[in-house]
Amino acid sequence: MMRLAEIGATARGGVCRLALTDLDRVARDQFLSWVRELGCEISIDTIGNIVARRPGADPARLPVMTGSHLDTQPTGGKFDGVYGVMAGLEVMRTLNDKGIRTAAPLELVVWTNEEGTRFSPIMMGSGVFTGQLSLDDMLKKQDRDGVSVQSALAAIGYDGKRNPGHPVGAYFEAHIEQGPILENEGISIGVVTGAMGQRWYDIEVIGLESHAGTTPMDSRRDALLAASRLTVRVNEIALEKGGNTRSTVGYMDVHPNSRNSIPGRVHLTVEFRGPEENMLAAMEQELNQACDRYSEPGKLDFSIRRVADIKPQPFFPPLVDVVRNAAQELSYTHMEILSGAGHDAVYMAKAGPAAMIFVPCKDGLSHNELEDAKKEDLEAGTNVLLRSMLCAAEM
Ligand code: HGY
Ligand code: MN
Ligand code: MN
Ligand code: MN
Repeated sequence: MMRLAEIGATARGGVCRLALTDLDRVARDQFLSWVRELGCEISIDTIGNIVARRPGADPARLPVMTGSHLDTQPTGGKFDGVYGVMAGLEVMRTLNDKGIRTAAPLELVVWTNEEGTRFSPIMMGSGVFTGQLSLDDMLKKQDRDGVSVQSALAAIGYDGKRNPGHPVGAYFEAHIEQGPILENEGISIGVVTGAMGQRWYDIEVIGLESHAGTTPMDSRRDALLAASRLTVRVNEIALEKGGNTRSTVGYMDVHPNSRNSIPGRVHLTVEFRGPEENMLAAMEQELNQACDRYSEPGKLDFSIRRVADIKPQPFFPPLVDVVRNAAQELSYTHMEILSGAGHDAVYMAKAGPAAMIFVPCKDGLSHNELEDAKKEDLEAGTNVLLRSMLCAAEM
C-alpha cells in the first residue's frame, strides 16, 4: 500500500501527478483497493470519474456524495484534492468501524482532471457528470503533445463504460482553503458560501521569426514583445477593477525560443477570477481591447479563444447551514468564506444541493510544493464532513 503523496512525490516535498498519466493511474488503483476493502460498489464512467457507493438502508433514497480529485498541478502539494478524497474515505471507514448504516446511500467520488493543467478546461470530470461540459468535446481535448483525453483514459484503463451523471441528494467537498484567510483569523473551519467565477483564454500572437542581428528594430514583428505587453496589461486589468478580481498569465510558449531569432509566435494563457459575472465580462472586454491595441494588422495578429466560462456559484444555503451547525456542535471555530479557487463542488452546485468545508493551509500556500496543513485542522474538517453527511443522509 502506498501513501498517495508518494505517488508522484517531488524532490522538494511536493507532488506532480498530472491528470490521466500513469501516476494518476497508480493513485486511482490505490484508491480502488481502499474502497473495495470497505465493501463499496465501484463504477467508472466514460470520462473516468470513479464513484464508490456505500449502500444505505433505503436504496431508494438519493445518495449523499463527497469527493474531490487526485490529479495535481506540476508543482502541486500533498493536500489539494487528495485531502477531500481521504476525508471521504475516513468517513466511510469510521461508519464501517462503528457498524453504522445510513438511511441514504453514501458515495465517494474521484473526479477526473479537476486541475485542467494537462488538459483544459478545469473541473472536466464534474463538468461532464453534471452536463455542464459535453462528453464528446471533452474526450477530444488534447494535451500539448497531441494526446487526447480519450486515448489517455484508455491508456490508463479508466475509460469507463457507465454514462456520467446521476441524481445526487447532497454533495459535500472538504478542501484546504488554498488561501491565507482562515490561518490569519486563527479559524479551524471555513463554511464556504460559494465560489468565484472564472474565465480561461488561449491566446496566439503571430509575428514573424527573423534574424536578431540583421532585422532593424523598426521592422520587427516580435510576437514575444507584444505578448509581454499583453501580460502587463492583463495584470493591470484586475488591479484596476479591484473588487477581489484576479488575473493571471500562467503559461507562455515562445516559438522558436532561440536567443538569436526574433520570436515569431507565442501561445499564452490568460485567466480571470471574480465574484461578479459583470466584472468578468468587463475584464474580457478589456482583454479584447488590449489585443486590438497591440495588434498591427498584417504585422502582429492576435487570436483569442475562450476555453472556460464558469459563472460565480453560490452553494446551497440549507447545506451551508448543515456545515455551519456541524462545526458549531463540534465546537470548532468557524467563519463564512468565499472560495477563490474552483472546485468540483461548483459544478455539483449547478446540478443539485452542494456545499464545501475548508480547512486552513500553511501560509495560505497551494499549487506549490510547500503546501502543508495541520493534522488537527484536517481532522476537524473530516469530523465536520462526517457530521454533515450523516445529517444529510438522515434528512
Ligand atoms: O484553479 C483552481 O481554481 C483549482 O484549484 N484547480
Ligand atoms: Mn483542488
Ligand atoms: Mn488545484
Ligand atoms: Mn476541488
